[in-house]
Amino acid sequence: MMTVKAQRSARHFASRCPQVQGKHPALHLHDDPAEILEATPELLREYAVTPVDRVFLRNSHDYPAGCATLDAPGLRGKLELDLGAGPWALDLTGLATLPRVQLEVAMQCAGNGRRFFSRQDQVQGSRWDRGGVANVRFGGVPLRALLEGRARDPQARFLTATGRDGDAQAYEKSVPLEDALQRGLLAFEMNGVPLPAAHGGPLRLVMPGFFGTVNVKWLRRLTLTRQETGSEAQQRRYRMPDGRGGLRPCWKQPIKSVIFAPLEGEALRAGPVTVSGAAWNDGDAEITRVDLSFDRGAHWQPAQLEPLRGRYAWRRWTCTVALEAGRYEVWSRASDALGRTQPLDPDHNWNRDGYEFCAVDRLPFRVVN
Ligand SMILES: Nc1nc2c(c(=O)[nH]1)N[C@H]1C(S)=C(S)[C@@H](COP(=O)(O)O)O[C@H]1N2
Ligand SMILES: [Mo]
Repeated sequence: MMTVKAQRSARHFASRCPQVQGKHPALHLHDDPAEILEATPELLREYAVTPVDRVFLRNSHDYPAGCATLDAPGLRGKLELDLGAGPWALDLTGLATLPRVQLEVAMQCAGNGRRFFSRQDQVQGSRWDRGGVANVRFGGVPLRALLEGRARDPQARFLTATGRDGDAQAYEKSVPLEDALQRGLLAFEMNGVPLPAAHGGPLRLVMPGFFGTVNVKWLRRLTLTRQETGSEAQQRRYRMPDGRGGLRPCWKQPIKSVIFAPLEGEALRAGPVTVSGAAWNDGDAEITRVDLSFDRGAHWQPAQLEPLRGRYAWRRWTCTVALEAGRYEVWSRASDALGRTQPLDPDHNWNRDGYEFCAVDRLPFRVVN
């Protein structure tokens, strides 16, 4: 007899059709009802800007009709808008006439690194490793340019974005209006090409420095609200303990670094060994250093940072050290200009849903003669 889980996954695998064509075959498909593809360190480390076929994919529901493709639908259709002063509809072709910007953004799933929390049996959700992140160039219209000068509810505190997907209820997320006006983007390009349907085309919200979850794909409606939406994606998921006995939404990304080379468990030749990776945060301060330790935190040495690519982009780093044969564990720790750094304790942010893992990355490898 099939277990409930096996029945569920058999049904889902049968219904997981069509899958996106054209994604890199080395992406890891998570066992989930919706399509979830994770990149690997090998796929991510080769490029400063992650090519579209290597960008992770994360859906909570089936794709909206016709969206399971990397083809781009192009800027057409309507966006419903309600700023609290009467609804209106924006013809998307009109967006092309507004001033546009390009922003490089380290976009990360809030579950990225979930597998590094202890007590995994008590942690729910896909066991993301290091590959739920990509450094993408989004192009589009700043929200400020769209909303400026328009009548709106002076008491509105949130921007609520609604997607086209969902079962009983659409995928819907709220972010603080102030942040949305400061950095939000209505994106219709990705890495210089029209936004692929699977990544939310024709239009998605992009909130640089915020977790992926608020970057609502297949945008149908934008509303200014006085409260956060009551949607499942806002209230029941993507929340974590606020340290005061309550829960808060997963919004801004804490500072984090990951090691992309060597690979976990890899055997390298003795001599000069190069460790490399990337670091990012919420974009509120520059990443100023990444330090590495080969002796479990007793000593740290600085990695070399690649030139800054933009405040919301990841910052790649590299460090070459001479190592003799032996077993090692390398740790990486990023710091920024606000003095923020990564906690040593992997369970610093422990929560049942395994969100916001941001502790020092630890990677075991071997050196052989
Ligand atoms: N409409 C819609 N938008 C969504 C989601 C979704 O399920 N539906 N998932 C969110 C989550 S959790 C993440 S991490 C990012 C992933 O974006 P990507 O699939 O383009 O990589 O999209 C976000 N936007
Ligand atoms: Mo996510």
